Amino acid sequence: MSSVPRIQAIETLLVDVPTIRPHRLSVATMNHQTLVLVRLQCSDGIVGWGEATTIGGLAYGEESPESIKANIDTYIAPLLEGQSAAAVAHAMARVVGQVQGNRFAKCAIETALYDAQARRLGVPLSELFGGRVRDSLPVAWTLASGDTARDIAEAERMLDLRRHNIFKLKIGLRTVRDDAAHVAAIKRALGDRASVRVDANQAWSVTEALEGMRLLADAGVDMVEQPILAYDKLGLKRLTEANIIPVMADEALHGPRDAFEVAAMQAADIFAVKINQSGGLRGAARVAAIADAANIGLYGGTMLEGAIGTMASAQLFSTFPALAWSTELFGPLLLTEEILQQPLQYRDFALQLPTTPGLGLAIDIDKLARLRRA
Ligand code: MUC
Ligand code: MG
Repeated sequence: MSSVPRIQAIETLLVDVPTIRPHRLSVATMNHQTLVLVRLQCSDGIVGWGEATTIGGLAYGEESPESIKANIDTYIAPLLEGQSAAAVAHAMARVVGQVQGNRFAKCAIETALYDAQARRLGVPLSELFGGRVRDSLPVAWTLASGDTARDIAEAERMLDLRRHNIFKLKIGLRTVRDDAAHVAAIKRALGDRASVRVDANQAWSVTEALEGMRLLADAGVDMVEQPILAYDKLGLKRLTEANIIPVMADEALHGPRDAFEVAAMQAADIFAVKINQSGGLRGAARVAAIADAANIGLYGGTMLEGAIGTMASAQLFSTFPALAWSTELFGPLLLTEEILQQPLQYRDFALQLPTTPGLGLAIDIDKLARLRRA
């Protein structure tokens, strides 16, 4: 009998969790997040966990929580069941060879495979990506209540708690001038105690972006994220060349191919690296390598994942040689329900990485059983 551990069963759970307050982006207002969790059972008794999320149903990405679950259950799981659980790259090559697109679904599956394999080897997941260069990651908080006074109060509370001193403001729903006034008021209140950045989530035209960037630069804002449509790489290049304020590519990056194009065009100063957008951890590592080679700054992005996707991202980002723009791995803090036996550790403005094998997380199975969609 072969001693190779096999993939025995893959289960996909939809878990709806309310947010602590409405989270207003230009594309959607979120009152809850749906976590798509993958539980991968192996024949040697090891279980790996993975997660995919999107934002606002189909408002942000081309996959919905329901499509992710349907495509994993119907197409991806049957490709993997019976395959070696210890050959992650081989298993993923099989998936990539037969499934077009579906980056978020692939991310959830790949994360579960790596979690299981790292547990099997008795090492933190970061060891499978070359090892850590840091044990904690600075974490930005997103101010997105839509109300200036409430955002300032929220930022002050985060500074007092020593939880965040980097704030990303979601803009793009109001006029450029109104948005700039909102951001300037927050920056004035926080002063040098915090870094303030903005994310327009594709809301602006190039002309609006040029105007907005000038106003934001005057207000002391440190960077602008994806101001214009994701597919307009030439427009992004114009904004970057205008050299008003550092420009970060986010939705423009759907994995290494986009990263290569944006880097070759010199169309951004910074990349938001996301494991879901990159089709998984290996894809995200490639995006980061392209940024590194092109002298583009790195930022550890989020798709507002819960604890599993957040820790998977953290395990990978901990291995990046440079992470000049920090991370925004705050997803679990936006949610009202904890799905871990021990919550993730946020202190001193940073997420602390566990040293236990795999993702380093213990899932609260009873809690999940209560929260999962029927
Ligand atoms: C995005 O576009 O960056 C990250 C933080 C947040 O509030 O939304 C996400 C998505
Ligand atoms: Mg963004």
